[in-house]
Amino acid sequence: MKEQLLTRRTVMKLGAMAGAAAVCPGGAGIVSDLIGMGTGNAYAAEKAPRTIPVSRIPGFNGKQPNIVLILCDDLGQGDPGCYGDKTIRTPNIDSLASEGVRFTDFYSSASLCSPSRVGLLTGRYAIRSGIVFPLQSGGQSTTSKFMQSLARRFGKLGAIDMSVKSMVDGIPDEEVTIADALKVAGYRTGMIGKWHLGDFSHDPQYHPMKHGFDEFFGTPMTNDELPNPLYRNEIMLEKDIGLNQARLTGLSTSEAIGFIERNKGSQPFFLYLAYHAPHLPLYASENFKDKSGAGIYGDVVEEMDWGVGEVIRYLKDNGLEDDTIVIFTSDNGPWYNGNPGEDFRRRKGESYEGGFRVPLIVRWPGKIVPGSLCTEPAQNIDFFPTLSALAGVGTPPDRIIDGKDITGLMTGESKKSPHDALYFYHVEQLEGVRSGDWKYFHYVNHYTWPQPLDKPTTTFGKMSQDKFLGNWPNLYNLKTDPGENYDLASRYPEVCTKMEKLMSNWEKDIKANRKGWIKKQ
Ligand SMILES: [Ca+2]
Repeated sequence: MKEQLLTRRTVMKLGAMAGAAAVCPGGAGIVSDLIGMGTGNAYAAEKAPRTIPVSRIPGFNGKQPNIVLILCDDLGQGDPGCYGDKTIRTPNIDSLASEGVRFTDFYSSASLCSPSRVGLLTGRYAIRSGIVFPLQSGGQSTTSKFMQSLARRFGKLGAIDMSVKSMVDGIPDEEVTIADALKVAGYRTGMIGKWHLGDFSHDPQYHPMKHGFDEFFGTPMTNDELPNPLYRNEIMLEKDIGLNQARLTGLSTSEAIGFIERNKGSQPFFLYLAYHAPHLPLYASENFKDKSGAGIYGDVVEEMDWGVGEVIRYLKDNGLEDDTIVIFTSDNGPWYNGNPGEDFRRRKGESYEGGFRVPLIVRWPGKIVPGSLCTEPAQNIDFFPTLSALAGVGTPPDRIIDGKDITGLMTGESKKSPHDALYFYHVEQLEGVRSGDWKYFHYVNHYTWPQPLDKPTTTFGKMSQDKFLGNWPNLYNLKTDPGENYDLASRYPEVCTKMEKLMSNWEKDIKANRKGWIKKQ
């Protein structure tokens, strides 16, 4: 095997596949059934141009702000200094917080990359679009597809955690992104960095420029999914970034500034800057390598902090800062390195706070009180309705938008979250709900991949649940116990009943209308 393919994800995949192969009972029936799984592509056929069911709000006379949305990959809420980390130096992110608002109880809408990103861009939980698991590259070999399919079969027994996959290969055309909506509002739109909503090098319909972005620079896949090509707009610049990744943060930063340079002017702009960092594998450039007190992970975060500072400096130097809302967040909790924040339980891939809680800092001079704090719960599905409202466009009337406008929480005009309930999915399974200070779980997948032996939906899980492992449901009070250490379910049965009702009603609605279409009256 070539050195460049030995990323952590590759090793994990191989381990899972080897495990599956070792216990494979064989049989021509299964083999013929498995070959070809996932090779079909429902979106490959020619289609009519997309229509965007969004319109400007009549009478809107607000000043449309420029929008810079900075998304990190796997950055823990606790990593920036303003969230409490004492080891990694993040002066630029900290300045954003001292000049804007910092949210303590902000959540991604999934604990994994692709589902969190589709939630962020569409304002809808990932279950609606069907992107429920990190999307794989479209160029897998037949052998690889066969082994993955086999592994999923064994996953259903509880032997390995590959029982599920995304229901689609990329973002469906029917979904409306923030960029689509902002274009209707007259914005110039650009995306830089990691897309991860479909491998457009194999399926061009998943390209960001087919989903509302005027410009693109970056890669279709995550940085450990190789080969991962580098694109400018729809032109492939490199077939594979490989492990030559120490340049990525610098490249994304200079491209971000280039986008603003090209597009500042009469039209407002929307920049979605999705850094590849600090997702594994970790590479920092020479200026940052071995400089932090937190190993290579700290080096990478400090370089990204520098990038954030460069973008802000450009806005300030060009008189754009008062007209620009800057949003800084992450797509899910930290993975093997990183600080989940406070004493939050667990990490990426799980529904405990450590998997979902992410930083959110919003800076908008003159609109947001410098150094303010918001402790109300919100989730990244809220960006779509919030930014649409600020830009003067309505949300699509033909579908349910799960997010809410949180402008009031950002400015301090509202003291209460617009959400009665926030939901926590593991892949396609609803595991928990937060309402007020309470968080309630049916079950939590302990992501000790690839051996989720306690998963209640598997054969092994059913056998072991009551006897050895599980003790569900669980109820936590996040105000007194943010670490989710002490189960209060038996003490507060009436709260459990209320939370159970929230979950069962939600699941009933999803079952009846997963995609959330609203029929015309
Ligand atoms: Ca991620």
